[in-house]
Amino acid sequence: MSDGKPLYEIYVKGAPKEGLVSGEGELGDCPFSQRTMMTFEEKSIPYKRMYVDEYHMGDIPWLKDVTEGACQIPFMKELETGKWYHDSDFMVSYVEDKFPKRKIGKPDTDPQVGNNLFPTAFMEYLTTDGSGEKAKKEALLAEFQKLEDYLAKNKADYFGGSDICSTDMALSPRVKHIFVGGKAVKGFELPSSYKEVHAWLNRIQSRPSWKKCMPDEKWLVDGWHKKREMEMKS
Ligand SMILES: N[C@@H](CCC(=O)N[C@@H](CS)C(=O)NCC(=O)O)C(=O)O
Repeated sequence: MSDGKPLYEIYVKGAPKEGLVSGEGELGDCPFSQRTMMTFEEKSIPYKRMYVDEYHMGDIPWLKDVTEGACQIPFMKELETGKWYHDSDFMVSYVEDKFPKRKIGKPDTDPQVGNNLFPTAFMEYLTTDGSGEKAKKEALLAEFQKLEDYLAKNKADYFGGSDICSTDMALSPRVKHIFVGGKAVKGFELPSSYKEVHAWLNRIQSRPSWKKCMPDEKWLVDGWHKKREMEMKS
């Protein structure tokens, strides 16, 4: 493919070692970044990771141009053509077409499972206190029940079947965020009776692609405390 030389630079949320963007640093708490990098790992596409300081993205003057105004992480540069791409759904589809040898499917064709789980159901639960909280927790559990039922009915290790697919890679970092952020902020734990969901996440967490792309949980805890604070103020 490229003798291991990077074909892409993927710009992900992180703590850059120096400045606002750097090739060295620590991974931050972005499930969309994690999902994009996992896709490249699973498809064995060589890439270089670039860490972007999300909290000061407004100070990066070229960001608007390369993301068509979206100003969101992740985004990537194709080194052969110098073209920029953004949005994890788009990037996953793009490389699935360009590197078809190891198929993982596309977000628009894979099973559409768990769409309401994150951020919708989780954010609503996270930001509701008092009398409304119980109902929001039940709504979140109902979304998890859909995943449980799907996995049980399909009797397969992954959403797409016997191997990891793009739905698994989109959903697993989000579920991890709910587990870690929900516990830290609300003391939430998904009951062990959701055994298919727990087994599925454990299976994914044991893969090398997950281990290479999962940030330290302390960033998830910190990030969800911050997000709740921001939401409660607005
Ligand atoms: N639809 C986008 C969502 C990406 C996204 O929400 N990224 C967050 C970081 S986890 C971000 O850049 N937030 C900054 C902002 O929206 O201003 C994708 O799938 O790539």
